[in-house]
Amino acid sequence: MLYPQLNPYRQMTSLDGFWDFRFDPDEEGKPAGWSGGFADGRPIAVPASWNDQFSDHREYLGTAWYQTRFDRSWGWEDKKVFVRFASVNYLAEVWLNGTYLGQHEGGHLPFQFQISALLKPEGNLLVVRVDGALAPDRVPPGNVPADPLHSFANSVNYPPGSFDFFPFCGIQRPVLLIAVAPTALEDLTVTTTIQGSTGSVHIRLERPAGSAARVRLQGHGADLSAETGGDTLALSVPQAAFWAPGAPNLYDLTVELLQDGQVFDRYTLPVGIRTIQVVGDALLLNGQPIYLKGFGRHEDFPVTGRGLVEAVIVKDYSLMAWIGANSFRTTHYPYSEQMMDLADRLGFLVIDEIPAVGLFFAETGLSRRLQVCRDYVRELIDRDKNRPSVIMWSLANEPHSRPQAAVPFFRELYDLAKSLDATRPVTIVSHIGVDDLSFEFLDILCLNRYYGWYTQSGRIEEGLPLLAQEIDAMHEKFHKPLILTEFGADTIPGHHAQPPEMFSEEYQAEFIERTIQTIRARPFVVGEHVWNLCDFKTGQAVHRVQSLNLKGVFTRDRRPKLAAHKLRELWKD
Ligand code: BDP
Repeated sequence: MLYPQLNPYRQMTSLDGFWDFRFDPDEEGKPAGWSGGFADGRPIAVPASWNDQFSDHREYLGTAWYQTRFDRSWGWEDKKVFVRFASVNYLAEVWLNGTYLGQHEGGHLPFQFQISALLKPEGNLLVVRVDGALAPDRVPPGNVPADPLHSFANSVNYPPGSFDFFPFCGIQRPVLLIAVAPTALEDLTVTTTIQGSTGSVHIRLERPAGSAARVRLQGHGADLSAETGGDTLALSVPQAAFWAPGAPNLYDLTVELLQDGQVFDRYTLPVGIRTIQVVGDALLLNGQPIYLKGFGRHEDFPVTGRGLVEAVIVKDYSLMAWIGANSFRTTHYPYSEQMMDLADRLGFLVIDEIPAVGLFFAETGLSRRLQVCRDYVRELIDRDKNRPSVIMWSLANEPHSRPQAAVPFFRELYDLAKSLDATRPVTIVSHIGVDDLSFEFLDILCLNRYYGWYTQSGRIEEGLPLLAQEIDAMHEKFHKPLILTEFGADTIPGHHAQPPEMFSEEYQAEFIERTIQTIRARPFVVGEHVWNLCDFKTGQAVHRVQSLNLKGVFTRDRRPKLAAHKLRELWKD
C-alpha cells in the first residue's frame, strides 16, 4: 500500500477534524441501525484517542461509533477513490452511505477501502464502529486468565491489559480520502545493495497490466533514469551518498506510468541507499559496525492519548538528537507514518515492532493470536519495507515464551517476515533470556532487564554482576550479537537522595550509567536502549503512581531528569 501523496496525478483530502461520536455500552448501535447514521452524537477530535477527551469514560474500552459527512471533490468522477485509516484501535467496522465496506483488526497499522462506486457528489456519510475490548484472543491480549506462565499485571492493572501502557482507543491517526487513476501504480518495493562506492537500487513495481513505467532517481549529483514495460529494474549509482545516522542522504525516486506516451500517474519515494547485516558478533550498517544508542518510547501525550501530534514527534526527535541517541524501538506497536518519515529524514535507526506484547501460549485462542500476528507482520512490512531507517523487524515484546508452543509460533512468523523481506534481521525482544529457545533461529538477541529495580531493588551493585553473567551465558549459548533493549528505573522528577535511593533522580542516573559501563565491556553487545524516553500513561496499579510509568529520562511533558544529562555526557560523542 503506497502512502498517499498530492501531485498533478494523485489527490488526497483530509477527513480529520470534529466527528460525531457515541459510546455504545449496551450494544444498541447495530440493531438500531447506527451504521446508516445516528443522532445525539457528541463532538470528538479525530485523530486522537477517545479516553482523555471527555470528563467521563476514561477507562471505557467497549464499543463506540464515529460519523462524519463529506462531499466528493471536483474531478473525482473518473478516479479510483479510497478512504484510508492510518490507525484505529482496536477493531474497526466501516460503512459509507449505509453500505458496509469492511473491517480491520489491530490498532497502529493502516487500512483502506475502495469507495468509488458508492460516492455521491454531496452528503456522503462515513460511519465507523470501534470495538476497543481487551480479550485473550486479541493481540495485544487483555483480560487474560490468571496463570503463573503469563500473569503479568493481569490482577494488578486496570484496565486489565497484559501490558504496561494505557490501552488508548479510537481513531488515533489521520483519515484520508485518496483519488488516483483507475490503473495507477499500486505498490513499489525498493531494496538497495552496495559494492565499493557504488550503490544499486532495485525496484519492483505493482500495477495493472498495460502501461509503461519511467523511473528517475535524483539527488546528490545523480540523475539516472530507465524505462520498462515489466515489473522490475535496477539503477546503479556510482559514488553514491549512502544513508546513515549523521548522514541521512535521501534520493528522490520518481515513477511515472505512461499510456500511449502520455503520463497518467506519478509517485515519488525518498530512497536511502544502505545495507544492514548481522555478521558474527556485529551489526553492520553499510558494512561497518554500528552501535545503537537510544530508547524505547510510547506514542503518548496528555489529552490526545495515543493520537498523532506532529509537534510531539518533532520535539522527541529534537530531544533524542540533543541527548546523542541514534536509534529507537517502536515499543510496543508500529509508530505513525509521520514518525517514520522523520526517522528516514533525520537519520535514526529503528527496530520496527508489531503490536504483539504480552503474548502467551496457552492453547485457548492461540491459533487466532497467531493469525492476527501473521497479518501484523504482513501489514507492517508492507507499510515500512522501503524505509532506510528500519533496520530490523521485532515480532514481539516479552512474549511469555517458556512453553514449547512458542517456538513454532515464532518460527512461522520469522519465516514469513524473511519471505517478505530478506534484507533485514528479524528478532523478538525477550524477558526470558537464555531459556528463550526462539533465539536459536532469530538473527539477533534482544533482552529487557531490570536487575537493581524489580529484582535486587535498591542494590545496583548486586544487580550488575547478574546482568553480566546472564548476557555472557546468552552469548555463549547462541553466538549472536545482543542489544539490551530495555533497562531503567522509575524516577519522581525533583526527588533527590544522597546516597541514591529508588525513585530519586540520582538512582536513575547511576543505574543507567553503570548498566552501560557493564554491557559496553562486552564486544558482542551492539546496542543500549534505555526504558523510556519519556514518562507515559499506564493503567491504574499500585506500582504506578499517578497512573504513570516514571522510567522516562524526560517527564511526560518532555522536561529532562538528571539521567538525561548523564546520558548526554555518555552519548554525545
Ligand atoms: C518491561 C516491558 C515494558 C514495561 C517495563 C516496566 O517491556 O513495557 O513498561 O517492563 O515495567 O518488562 O517499566
